[in-house]
Amino acid sequence: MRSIFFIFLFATCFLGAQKPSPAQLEWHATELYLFLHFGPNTFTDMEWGLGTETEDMFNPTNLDCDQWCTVAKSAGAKGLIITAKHHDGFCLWPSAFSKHTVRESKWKDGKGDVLRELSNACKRNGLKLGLYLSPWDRNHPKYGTSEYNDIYIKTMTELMTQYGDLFEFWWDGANGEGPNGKRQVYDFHRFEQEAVKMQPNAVIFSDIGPGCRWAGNEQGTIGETNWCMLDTAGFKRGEGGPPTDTLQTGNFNGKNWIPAECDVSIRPGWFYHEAEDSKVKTPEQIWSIYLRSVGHGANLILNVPPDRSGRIHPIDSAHLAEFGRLKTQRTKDNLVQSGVLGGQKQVGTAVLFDRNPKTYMRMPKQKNLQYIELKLTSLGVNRFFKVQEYLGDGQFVSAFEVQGYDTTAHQWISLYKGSTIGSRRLIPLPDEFKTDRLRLVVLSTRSGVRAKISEIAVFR
Ligand code: FUL
Ligand code: CA
Repeated sequence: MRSIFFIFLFATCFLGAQKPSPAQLEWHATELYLFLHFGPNTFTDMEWGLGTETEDMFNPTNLDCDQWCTVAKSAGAKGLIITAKHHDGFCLWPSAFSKHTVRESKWKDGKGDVLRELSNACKRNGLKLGLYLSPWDRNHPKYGTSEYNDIYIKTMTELMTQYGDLFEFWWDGANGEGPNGKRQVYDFHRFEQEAVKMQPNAVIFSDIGPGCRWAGNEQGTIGETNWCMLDTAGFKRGEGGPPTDTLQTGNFNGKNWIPAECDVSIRPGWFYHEAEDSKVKTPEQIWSIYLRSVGHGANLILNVPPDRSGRIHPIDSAHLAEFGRLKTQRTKDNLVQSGVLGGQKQVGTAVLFDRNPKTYMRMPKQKNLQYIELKLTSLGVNRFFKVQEYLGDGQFVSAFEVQGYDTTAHQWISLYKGSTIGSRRLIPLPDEFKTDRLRLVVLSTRSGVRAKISEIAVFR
């Protein structure tokens, strides 16, 4: 009996699961956060620094992490993730394991620590903090030797023990040569073991997780079908990762809960370049990316690089504030007045409208009753349909339909057909069609398990 228990424990700890951990479930609700690429590249106009930049290059004149937080909040973002160290090896904190850090720079006479300032600002502003620590390091003299794996763990330990709780940790897949022309063989197995010990609630990003997965492109979008499960056996991080289409869709019956995160920059590059000031994505462009990432059940990490002053540029911050305003305007007032489950008038559906993703309805067993009918407050053209699946026990819906009642022809018509729902779907509705009655129909589920729908909303 005891050994069976331990085998079970082992299996659930190390082999992943087809449902989220409590930390992952919370991560799903984080939806949108900012990415901050900041470092020597900001000052040299590069994207991939060489690692030979002098430390004095890094010298923001007016670093203002509170401004970053204000901008994040104006966009409705719930956290920030910063490049603590990018491929050039420069550390934005005074690491004891490198001589290429803020301590060696002129900035604040070598007494500055960007991570300290950001983690304090996040606490003041009620935002979550995440960190990016590039495994590829073009500066560190030990890169390309087995000692570097120890150095990586030591620097990761500094990040994971000195700046409070982290909601996410980023392992970039890019892997090139170090200063000695060598390539590193990373000991990700140990990195993971150590990370989990120090920050069990940090969701670890990489091509194959373990916490969340890359979506397979840097445009910030994911396709219509988006399963949170992924099979990782035989795949590596970086080169050797799963094919793009698998990263996009996940695996229908995949063994591990490794949901998708979409990454994209508000500018063409990841770092700030003055020449790109006229190429900042517009609020409507950001909204359309939001629909195709968060609206398809993924999380969106939107890169907004601080400029040489150490502030987010006024063009970027204006676009983000306007995006935030559009988002609120388009998804604020839920027009659903009441809902009925599969023609069973007696079953209360209030849990679908309580804005709590943890309360849900289980769809009936009978095939012909697997729909929820909604009565809206008035007749009109509806713009967006939002639906969320409760994920605590896994993801199951594999086909669904949104129908509207045509009040002139007196019949139900199909407005949208989709596959997965997952964390959430935000679906644009046809422009011309007026109605005050809509239906969500669940057409099929994985293994025929009864779907759990947690929230529904209709916006105008
Ligand atoms: C890539 C990096 O090489 C880019 O510089 C950037 O950090 C992006 C988010 O990931 O792999
Ligand atoms: Ca609910």
